[in-house]
Amino acid sequence: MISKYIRLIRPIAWITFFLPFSVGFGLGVNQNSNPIHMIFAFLAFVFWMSFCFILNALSDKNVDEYHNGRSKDMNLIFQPLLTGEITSKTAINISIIFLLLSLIFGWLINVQFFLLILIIDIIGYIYSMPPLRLKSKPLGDILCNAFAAVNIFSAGLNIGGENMNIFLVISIFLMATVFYIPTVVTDYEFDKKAGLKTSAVFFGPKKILSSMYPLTILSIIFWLSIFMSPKIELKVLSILCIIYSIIFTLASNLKLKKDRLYLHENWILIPFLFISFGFIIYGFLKFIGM
Ligand code: GPP
Ligand code: MG
Repeated sequence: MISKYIRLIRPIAWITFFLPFSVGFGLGVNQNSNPIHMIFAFLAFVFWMSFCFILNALSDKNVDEYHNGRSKDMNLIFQPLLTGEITSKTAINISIIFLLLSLIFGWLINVQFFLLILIIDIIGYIYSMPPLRLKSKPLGDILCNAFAAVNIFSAGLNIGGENMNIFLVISIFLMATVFYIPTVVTDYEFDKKAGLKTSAVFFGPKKILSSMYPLTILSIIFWLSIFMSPKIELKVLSILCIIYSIIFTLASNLKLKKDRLYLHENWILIPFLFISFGFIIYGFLKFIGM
């Protein structure tokens, strides 16, 4: 059995946010980037994600007991607050330490990076925790994830001193909504049993999945505007995003059978991991001047 602390912070699930962070990193880094800041940025990312997932485990204790092991980084009935291996008090204490560490490492980079980490710490909090608990509000769940993706992308860019480009930000926002939707549909049955009003429960699996079509078309329009950029890295990124989102949207809609979405988690985890490593390596190559 995987260590209780790993099951608490769920590093495999971080891959979804590691992608926008890595893309920002790869695009932003240059030969003048500070290597210490790069390390601090990765640490800020790790502490931010750990903080978010601990809050999520705390607030989802009564939801995770309905999980059946499908379409996730782990079967949530083994999350350590549910099994009793870790107490809520310990989890709260660890989460406070991780929150502070994410902010400290953000601060050590620059004010902008600090503010971006502060915003995504707040998004992580209001996503899971009451009174807002946006993960159980229709559209609140999708918007939180899309805003968090954009902010962590901007944080990645910021390591190299690059500023946000509004077209890129909108493209990433749309892409994040498209990729988040099937993940909330795979949770449909157990979220419904637990009484959550997620977007999938509120609109119904079929309707919310079909909203991926117009969103994908809109996102393709924005990615095509990015493709017009003279930078080869942006051309590659836009082609990757266009092809992947078309395949993903079609596959997600085809795999819905009677309100149950049979979409394996590797449809997201494996491509996201490969693209992330591609951009991290690209960033390092730029940093060492190749
Ligand atoms: C788990 O949400 C997702 C997170 C804790 C990350 C959210 C972070 C943001 C900054 C938005 P979930 O409870 O909906 O999914 P799962 O059922 O996998 O726990
Ligand atoms: Mg959860």
